[in-house]
Amino acid sequence: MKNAYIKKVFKQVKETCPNETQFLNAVREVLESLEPVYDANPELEKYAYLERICEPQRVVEFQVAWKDDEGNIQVNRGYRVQQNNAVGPFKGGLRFNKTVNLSILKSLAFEQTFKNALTGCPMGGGKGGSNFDPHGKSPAEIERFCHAFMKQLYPYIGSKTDVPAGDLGVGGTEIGYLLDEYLKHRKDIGTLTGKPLDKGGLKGRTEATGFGLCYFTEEMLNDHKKSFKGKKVIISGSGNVSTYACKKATELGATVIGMSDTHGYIIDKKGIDYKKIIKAKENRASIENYLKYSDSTVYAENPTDLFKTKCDICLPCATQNEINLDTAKILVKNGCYCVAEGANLPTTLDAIAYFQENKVLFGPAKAANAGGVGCSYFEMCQNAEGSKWTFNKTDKKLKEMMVNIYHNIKDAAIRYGHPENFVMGANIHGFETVIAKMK
Ligand code: NDP
Ligand code: 2IT
Repeated sequence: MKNAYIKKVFKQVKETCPNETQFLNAVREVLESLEPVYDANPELEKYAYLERICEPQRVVEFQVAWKDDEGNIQVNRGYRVQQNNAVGPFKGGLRFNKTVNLSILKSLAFEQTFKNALTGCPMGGGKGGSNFDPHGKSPAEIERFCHAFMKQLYPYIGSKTDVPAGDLGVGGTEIGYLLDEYLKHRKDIGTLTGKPLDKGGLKGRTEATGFGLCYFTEEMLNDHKKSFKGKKVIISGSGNVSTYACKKATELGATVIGMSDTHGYIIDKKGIDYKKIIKAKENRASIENYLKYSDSTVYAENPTDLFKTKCDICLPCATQNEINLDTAKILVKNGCYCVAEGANLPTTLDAIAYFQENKVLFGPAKAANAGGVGCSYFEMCQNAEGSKWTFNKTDKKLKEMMVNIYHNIKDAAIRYGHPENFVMGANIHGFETVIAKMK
């Protein structure tokens, strides 16, 4: 960091939350990208945009008490971080995962503010969730937890103020339970997105993040005279984003040779079938189950070893910090020339720098996975209109959105003298969109 104002802002953020490592990393990446903007436009300083964007507008923290199947009362912590609503209502997913804490959610809400701006739709940034771990919980326990969680959260959200959706550990089923509880208190179906189809959901939202990731990546590849066709792809995770990334990458002509979960990873040189992934992963079972459906697949423990597999394209779609510098070096050594992030913050800052130094095409999460929240906006429109969109309408608009995002971030990077740095381009274009509204 060289720009005096940017340095001052970062110092202030560090002093305010010294122990929030994940949040500080997310802030650092964005602030570094914005140095050329502030070097060229020092008059922006007086508006204190960065000070305002870095401090969440509101954070709600609450107790979630629920009963397990033995009748014991369990207690978890719930959160909603309302980062910035300059562009529209706070918007972002709910994450149920044992790693959830305030720092992670603040980093994700901060990222979401820029991501949502990149979609071109009127949405601000937010994120929430709980340290509740769905692994090993019965469906009835998950349902009771969702009801208990929403009983605490409902006063703070609404279709015009803050619109949560799913994320790690929260899919359509959980959103359905959360909606059931919400509707007991407020009759406002547009308050949640990612809903099941029979509860006001949008056809195509389930597929949106994974499909959007592939549309973005294909555009980035095409722009460099490459494509998915005939390429070997590895995808980490085997949940919502990974499964539909597998489907679309395959449709675009690639062979998905490796996928993973928290237990381990599978390799199949003939190509992984997303339908078998869905079957194997029912009730969050181990991906090892995939072997039941395929003779050509091998399974191994230690999910991070997936990244040691030789591939052309890597799509990290599981969780944060999956790819560190050592992993990045292995991917590059093995000839991987394109990495696009389906998960949020899956690549550490030094690994991103390494990819860029080695001319790997790198699609940052806030651009590459924005199709999920983009289609959440379409779901909000559908609910507001009282209409039913077709799958094809959503898919067509999703594709257009992802192609536009790629070109907007590419152009922003060129404007500030860093062509091909799509991290910088995404941060700059997102920032420009947010401050245009803050002004
Ligand atoms: P899911 O819960 O549906 O799937 C997550 C998958 O990642 C599961 O297969 C899980 O394994 C695996 N996983 C989690 N942690 C690890 C780990 N440490 N190592 C290996 N595998 C792991 O979540 P989503 O697919 O919805 O979300 C995945 C990522 O995409 C998250 O970063 C999320 O923030 C991001 N994202 C999601 C969007 C959405 O619309 N859902 C939109 C944009 C981004 P297991 O099954 O064993 O738990
Ligand atoms: O990280 C994300 O963009 C999401 N989890 C989706 C958020 C949303 O509101 O659809």
